[in-house]
Amino acid sequence: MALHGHDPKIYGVEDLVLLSTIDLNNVVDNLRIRFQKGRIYTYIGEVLIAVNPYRNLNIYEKDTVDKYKGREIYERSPHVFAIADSAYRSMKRFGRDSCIVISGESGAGKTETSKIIMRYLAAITNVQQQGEIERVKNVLLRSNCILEAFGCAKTNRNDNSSRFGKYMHINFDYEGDPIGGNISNYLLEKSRVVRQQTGERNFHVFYQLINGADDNLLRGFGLEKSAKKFYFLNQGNSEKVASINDSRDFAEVQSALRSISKFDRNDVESMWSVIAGLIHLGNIKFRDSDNSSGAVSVSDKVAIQNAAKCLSVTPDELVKSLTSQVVAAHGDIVKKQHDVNAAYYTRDALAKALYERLFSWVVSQINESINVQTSSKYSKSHVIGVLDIYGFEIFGSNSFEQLCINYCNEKLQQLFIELVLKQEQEEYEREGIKWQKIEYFNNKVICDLVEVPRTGILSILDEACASIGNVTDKVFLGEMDKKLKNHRHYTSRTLKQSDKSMGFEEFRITHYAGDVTYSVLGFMDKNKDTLFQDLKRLLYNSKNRLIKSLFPDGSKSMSEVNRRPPTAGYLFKNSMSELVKQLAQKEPHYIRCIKPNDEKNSSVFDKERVEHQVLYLGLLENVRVRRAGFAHRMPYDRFINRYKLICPTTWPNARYRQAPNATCTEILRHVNLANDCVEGKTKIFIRSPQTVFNLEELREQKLPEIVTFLQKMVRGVQ
Ligand code: AD9
Ligand code: MG
Repeated sequence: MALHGHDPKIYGVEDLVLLSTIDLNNVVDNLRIRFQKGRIYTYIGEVLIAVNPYRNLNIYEKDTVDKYKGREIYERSPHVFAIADSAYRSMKRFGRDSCIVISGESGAGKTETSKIIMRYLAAITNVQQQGEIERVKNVLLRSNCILEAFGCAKTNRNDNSSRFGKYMHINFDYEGDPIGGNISNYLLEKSRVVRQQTGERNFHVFYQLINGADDNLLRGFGLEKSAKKFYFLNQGNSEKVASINDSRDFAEVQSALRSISKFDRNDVESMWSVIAGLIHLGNIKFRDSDNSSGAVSVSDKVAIQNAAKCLSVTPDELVKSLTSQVVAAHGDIVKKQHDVNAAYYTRDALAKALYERLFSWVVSQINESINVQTSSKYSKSHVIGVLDIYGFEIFGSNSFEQLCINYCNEKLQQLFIELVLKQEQEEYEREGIKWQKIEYFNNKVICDLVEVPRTGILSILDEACASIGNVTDKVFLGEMDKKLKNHRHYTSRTLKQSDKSMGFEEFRITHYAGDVTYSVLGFMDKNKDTLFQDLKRLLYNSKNRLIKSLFPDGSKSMSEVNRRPPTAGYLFKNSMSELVKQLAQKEPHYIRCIKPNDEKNSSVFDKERVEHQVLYLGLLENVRVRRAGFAHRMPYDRFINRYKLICPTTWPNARYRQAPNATCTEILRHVNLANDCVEGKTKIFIRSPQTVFNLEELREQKLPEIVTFLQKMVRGVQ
């Protein structure tokens, strides 16, 4: 069959259900053939597979937008525009809220795909160029570089890796124009502010300031144009990244900040001042005091002074907050001096909290700017949600953040299984069609391992964090071993002594996407996520309006402070369940991104790497389920429009008053294919792909004759 004029022998099939044999080899081979021909998109029914091309393909320009606008999915070659259009049409025509869930591992292309979707939606809306809507579109599009500056970083997997989860929903008015939206952000990997692995960087924004700001601005902040000199920026030893132009990106971010109304000039200046302050914080060093007080002292006065200046606090206050802590003991308030380790810990805790709150502030400013200013005309609206979240990741060393990220991917996979299979099943039921169930791996068991009350990992962790006494990370590991020793997706060195690939402070989860070994060290600390009240108070007392506003809780006295705020794990679990609930209420559209190789190379298709992803994404099951009974289905009117020309009694027009299903069957009978098809209530279901091939072939053969016929008609009219 040559759908859209492309020979499948050369270009592979455009929908995997059309493969004659469905097995791993054929599926991956088809993706390879298409990838090598620059055709990175392939369907499984209405699920889009996107293989990262690692090069610019020129397939997102205006002519392509025009080609896909208002078209049904199967009318054009597979493309992300088709998915975006489908979500848009179903929202506009039927008033259905929809969402586009983009998944895939780190570096597979989720963020790029989400940007392409946003640009497409912007391109096809507001044809009347209404000013306020243009403004909303502008915020939606331009805020992206700001979010990436603050929330993305170079990792060993991806030069622009999202270190936060983003769910963006866009509101459309009844005419289908965007009138607002909202961005929800999930668990920023804030530990990156203070620590980076070899080959990685801190968040882009730091390097943008250092490399892009003019000398005046840098001098004002006490900075110089060398990221190498700053501990928070140089640990990964890769300050320069070939694919990134920090100074150009700085200019873009500055310009975007200027164009978004809620960032006034003072705020932006304060924001950069905080970034500079954070850079200086990293260079503060501590040593044991020479005198007998036992207190630590600061060994680098310049860094303290610069940091204090940028954060608008006094150097004395800053030193005091970093080297000591006021604690409540037996009803008394006493001052406790830190040792060197505790001082470094405090410095890092301050930096992480400050950055995290600044990031949330940036997101909230963007959110406040997105919505239209005049509300009455736009009261009724529908939503398209786009989810771009961190991909599944396995690093050399995996910690609490990776557990959260991978758990989030488990939840999304679970949703995919439920929605795609459920949808399919529902369609068969709705249409009154019998179908056969397909077995697939259900990863609910892994979601449960992490999230169930009492015996789930997050629960055990919370319990350890709430215990009094000397409960360490290793005690927590021991508790997990006790409670989870029989779980088939959990193991540890203690449980499996023979497995020397694990250390005694590690545990392993068999995720749907593979085994990940986590080190428990730091788990409890990251989960508790406490910030000493002294630090909050320090920043609440800052003379900088923005910094002060980031720490309203700093105004509380010791006795008012909540001793046990909710843990990071607890909050994350709740935000995931809220997200899944949101997504499940919408009509889902799925894009499954695949990474062709680990070298970011545009010409390498690493078969094994792709096989692994195809397997764990459940794509084979997806194709099988889709084809369980029927490879193809089409609403009657569309089927008739496409194939009526192959039957003399239906071309150019079918019999007057004949029901559409009868016309369909008439066409199929004429070409002897009716036996392979079943009539549903609104659609015709076609069992084998061969029938679709045949129909398409017959149509192609007939086309020249039709063209001649039409030409004659036109001449006749003339
Ligand atoms: V992570 O989970 O945030 O670490 P993503 O988001 O899946 O990851 P991303 O979209 O950032 O990956 O893509 C990685 C890189 O692949 C991009 O920086 C581009 O260089 C490249 N890429 C991805 N998709 C496309 C595309 N459609 N066209 C061209 C692409 N290049
Ligand atoms: Mg990303």
